Amino acid sequence: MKLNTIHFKKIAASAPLLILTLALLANPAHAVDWTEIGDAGQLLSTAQMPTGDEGRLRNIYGTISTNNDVDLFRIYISNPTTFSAGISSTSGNLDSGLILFNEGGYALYGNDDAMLGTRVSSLPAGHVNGPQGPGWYNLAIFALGTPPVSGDGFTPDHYMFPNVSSPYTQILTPTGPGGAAPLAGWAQLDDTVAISEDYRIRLSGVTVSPVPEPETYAMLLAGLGLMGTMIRRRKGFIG
Ligand SMILES: [Ca+2]
Ligand SMILES: [Ca+2]
Repeated sequence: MKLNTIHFKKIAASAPLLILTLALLANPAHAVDWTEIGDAGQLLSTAQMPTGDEGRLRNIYGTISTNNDVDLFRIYISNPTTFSAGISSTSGNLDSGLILFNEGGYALYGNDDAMLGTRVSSLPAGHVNGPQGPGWYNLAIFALGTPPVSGDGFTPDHYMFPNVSSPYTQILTPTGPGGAAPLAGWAQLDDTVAISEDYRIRLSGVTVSPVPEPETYAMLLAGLGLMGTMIRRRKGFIG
């Protein structure tokens, strides 16, 4: 077969379309940051769901606005083996904790301090209590005076154990008396005091919009249709 100028023009014209289609199919490593809108809720029914262009959810930025503020985020863990979450910075001296709950509100694991002497927490990848499969989960960041509770128990160690004792670096699991039940609320150990501590939660293994939007499907189909037309035309030309 001899390629002439027309062939080259047609191939050149379809190249951007091909790249677009391949990019959509490959789910590109596009990274998204989410910033808390208003104040994220603290219960499953009021959790905030980060959204955005399809891609990896890289960071959640937000604010702990009182010593009893809890921010719960409904996240899609696409890669449970690489999932990790870590508070990489706060604006002040906030002593916060992180807990991962499954979709039904059952706690998986939590942490107070990633390392001794730090006040930031981390949920490591590959932990035995970490997420076991891809799906929806709830990630909470909370000030340490506001531990999670279930049922009718309201002591700090009621749910995650040991929540408030040394060593603070250990991974907490739901082995308190109320640990077998889903999250029901958060204890308030102290009177509410306004604070304003900005935080950043660095994430791995989390994506937004795991299901392609209808527009994405439409674009994909349109792209494939156009390519099909071009191939048919080219075949027609050769034949
Ligand atoms: Ca908040
Ligand atoms: Ca909140």
